[in-house]
Amino acid sequence: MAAANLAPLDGELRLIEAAVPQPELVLERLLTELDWRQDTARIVGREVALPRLTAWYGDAGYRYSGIDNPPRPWPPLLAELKTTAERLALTSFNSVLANLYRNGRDSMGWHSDDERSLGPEPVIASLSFGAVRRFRLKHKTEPSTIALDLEPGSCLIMAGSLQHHWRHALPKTARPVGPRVNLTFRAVRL
Ligand SMILES: O=C(O)CCC(=O)C(=O)O
Repeated sequence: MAAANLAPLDGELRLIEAAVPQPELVLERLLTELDWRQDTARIVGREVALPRLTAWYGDAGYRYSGIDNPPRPWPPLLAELKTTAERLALTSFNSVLANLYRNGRDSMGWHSDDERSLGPEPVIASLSFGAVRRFRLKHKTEPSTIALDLEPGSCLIMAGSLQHHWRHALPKTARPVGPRVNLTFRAVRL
């Protein structure tokens, strides 16, 4: 983890550019080889489609926002990318949540990755492929914000107490953008 810490306080945020070679080829494979699904969330008693597709793989099951993800074997491409993420984050992962943002209308709302199953100070490595999208963070109690444009092939590492003190989001964009796939590698307690 040689990259500088971009978080001004309360946690670690490191961006490694060009971490994965030939990201455009990886994007094509992720789009066709992963088992993408449309999740829904229950909002005031109604099932609402999430504004993105998702795919979950891992040695452990994972539950977030009321969605159950049972254990699922690693496709070879994801196993290879997991090794890259582990080398950069200096830790081991046992699961990945893949997000597919089909266009600028797809997004991820403000949240922290703070489920109990991730432990108190989770290390999360996030690989990006496809369209450049802006990733935002805001501190929960201080007037501090961060904006990063995540390039294809980049690896963003969130660690230390970051999830405890900060929320993050991937907002919609009015710019005409193509698909983006994001892989967030996590260590879920078995
Ligand atoms: O797409 C991104 O870069 C953000 C993904 C994210 O926030 C998450 O999976 O928790």
